[in-house]
Amino acid sequence: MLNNDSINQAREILRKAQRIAVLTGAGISAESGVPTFRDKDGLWRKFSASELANPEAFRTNPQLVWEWYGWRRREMLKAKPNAGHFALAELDKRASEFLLITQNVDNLHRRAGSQRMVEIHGNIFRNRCTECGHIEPDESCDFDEGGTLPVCGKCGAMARVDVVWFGEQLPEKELTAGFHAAESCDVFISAGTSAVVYPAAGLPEVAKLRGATLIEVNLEPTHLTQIADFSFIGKSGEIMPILIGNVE
Ligand code: BJW
Ligand code: ZN
Repeated sequence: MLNNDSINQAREILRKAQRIAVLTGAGISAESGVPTFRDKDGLWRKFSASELANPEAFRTNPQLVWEWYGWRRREMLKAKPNAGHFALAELDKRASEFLLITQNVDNLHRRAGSQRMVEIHGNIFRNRCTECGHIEPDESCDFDEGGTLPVCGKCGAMARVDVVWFGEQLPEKELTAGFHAAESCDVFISAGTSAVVYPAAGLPEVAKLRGATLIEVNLEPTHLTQIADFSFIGKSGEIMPILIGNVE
C-alpha cells in the first residue's frame, strides 16, 4: 500500500522541480513481459546474466551468447511499453530540464515516446563488428540449432550485439551526460533497478550527495532505500503514473 501523504509530497516536489533525472532498469519493463536479470525468473537455461553478458563468454561460445540474445530479442519485440514507460515519456514532455538514463537495451522507452534519453548499456537491436567496429541495426532472432550467426555488413567479420558487457567501458558521451544530469538535478528518480551494477548504480548516489531529492520506485527495497528521501515499494507501472501525475 502506498502512503498517501508521502506520495503527495513527492508529487509536489516533482511538479516544482526544474531539473529532473531518471535512472531505469529491467524492473520498469517487467510488466511488459520482459524478464529482469536478478529476480527469480531472471535465469535463462540455468545461466546467470554475469555468465552470459561478458566478453569471455562470447569468445568461448558465441553460439550460446547469440542464442540468448536471439531469445531476448524475440521477447522484446513481442513486448509493448507499459504505463511506467508512458508516464516517463509524459514527464519528458513536461519538465524543463530532463534526462532519462536507461540501463535497458529493449527500446521500450523510445517506443513509448521518450526523447531526452541515453541508453548507457547499448541497444539490443544493433550489431557491432568485432573487427572494424561498424554498427548496424538488426532485429534477427533465429540463432538456435546452428542458425547462421550475424556478420558485419561492411567487412564480413563476426558481429556481436551492441550492448555493454561486464568489464567493458560504457559509451562515453552517454555516461558523461548521465553523470552531468545526476550532478545538476533537483530530483532524481531510480526506478526498477537493483542498483548493483556500476557505474550506473553510482548515479543516484551522486545525485543524493549533490543535494537532489532521491525518489526510488522498486518492487523491493535495495541498498538505495536507506539513502532515498522517498521509497515507494510496488510495481512501477502502477506507481509511476501516480507519482508523475497522470493518475490521481
Ligand atoms: C521491479 C518490477 C516492477 C521487478 N516494478 N520494480 C565498482 C564496484 C564493484 C564492481 C564494479 C565497480 N565498477 C565496475 C564494476 C564491475 C561491474 C559491476 O558493476 N559489477 C557488479 C555486479 C559488482 N561493472 C562493469 O563491468 C561495467 N563496466 C565498467 O565498469 O567498465 C569500467 C571497468 C572496466 C574493467 C574493470 C573495472 C571497471 C559494465 C556493466 C555492464 C552491465 N551489463 C548488463 C548487460 C547489458 C546488456 C544486456 O542487456 O544484455 O546490463 S548486466 C545487467 O545488469 C544489464 C542491466 O542493465 C544491469 C542492471 O540490472 P537491472 O536493470 O538493475 O536489473 P535487475 O534484474 O538487477 O533488477 C531489477 C529490479 O527491478 C529488481 O530490484 C526488482 O525487484 C525490480 N522489479 N519487477 C518495479 N514491476
Ligand atoms: Zn566489420
